[in-house]
Amino acid sequence: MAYENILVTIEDAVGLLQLNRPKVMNALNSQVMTELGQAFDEFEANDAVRCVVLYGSARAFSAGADIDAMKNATPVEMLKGNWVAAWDRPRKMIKPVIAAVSGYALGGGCELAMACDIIIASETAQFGQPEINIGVIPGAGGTQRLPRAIGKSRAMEMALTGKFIKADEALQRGLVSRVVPVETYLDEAKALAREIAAKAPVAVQFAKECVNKVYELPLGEGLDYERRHFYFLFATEDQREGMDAFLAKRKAEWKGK
Ligand code: CO8
Repeated sequence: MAYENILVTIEDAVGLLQLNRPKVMNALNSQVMTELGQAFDEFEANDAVRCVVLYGSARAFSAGADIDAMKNATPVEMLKGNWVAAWDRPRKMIKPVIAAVSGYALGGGCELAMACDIIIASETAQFGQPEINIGVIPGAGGTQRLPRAIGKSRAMEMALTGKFIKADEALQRGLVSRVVPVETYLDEAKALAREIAAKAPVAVQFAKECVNKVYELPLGEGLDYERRHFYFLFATEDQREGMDAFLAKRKAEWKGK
């Protein structure tokens, strides 16, 4: 399908989604979120795609929900439009989604990055939930995902003051997995995606699901959930192939089943 607000390509086994509203710092309106949802659906259905990278520009991953588009919305319109559901799409994807963040990741932009499985940041990245400065609060996961990522006290400070944190602090607090130069952040994210794309697909899917369960389940149930998935993998051809290949000192050839 034709997209107007995002750029969609596939390189090797990696699906690339670029937010493309440079004049408004990749602000997210309903069209962008609809297009993103459709692109995620296409990648999910395409066997040639094994991992996805979501990114913006060097200046801004995204400055958040489009304030101009949102300012006159009524609660009922927002309820009916159910835009917020779109922010949860990266988590619900079977395939891993990496956010490559440079520049601003604010409000809904920060929330979108946090909904992804891994965040790679450029040295210029800044994260913030500045909704408090425009009379509202984070509405697409910020009050829930940010404390889980960086701890309650710092997240509370960010939500109550709207101040941003820079890439080095984001790394130190575990919000991102890596900080790299702005010149290479996208290449690093793509290389990581290719590395993941080369693993056994069913195991990748289960690993993502199990790690994400840490936010939803008590430890005992999480351990049971993990164990069941581990056992199930012994019904796949890729488990046998992976172990045979290791013992024969050869490269495994995954079938995805
Ligand atoms: N929405 C709409 N337009 C924006 C946004 C935005 N979020 N951010 C920037 N822009 C526009 C500016 O209006 C400006 O447009 P113009 O050139 O026409 O004046 C252009 O982008 C460039 O911005 P600035 O001139 O402000 O650039 P600066 O470098 O001075 O500042 C900042 C960059 C710091 C990013 C600044 O633009 C800023 O603070 N932006 C707003 C950040 C913000 O408050 N984000 C939170 C929005 S609310 C939200 O995300 C809630 C999510 C809940 C989702 C639920 C949906 C239903």
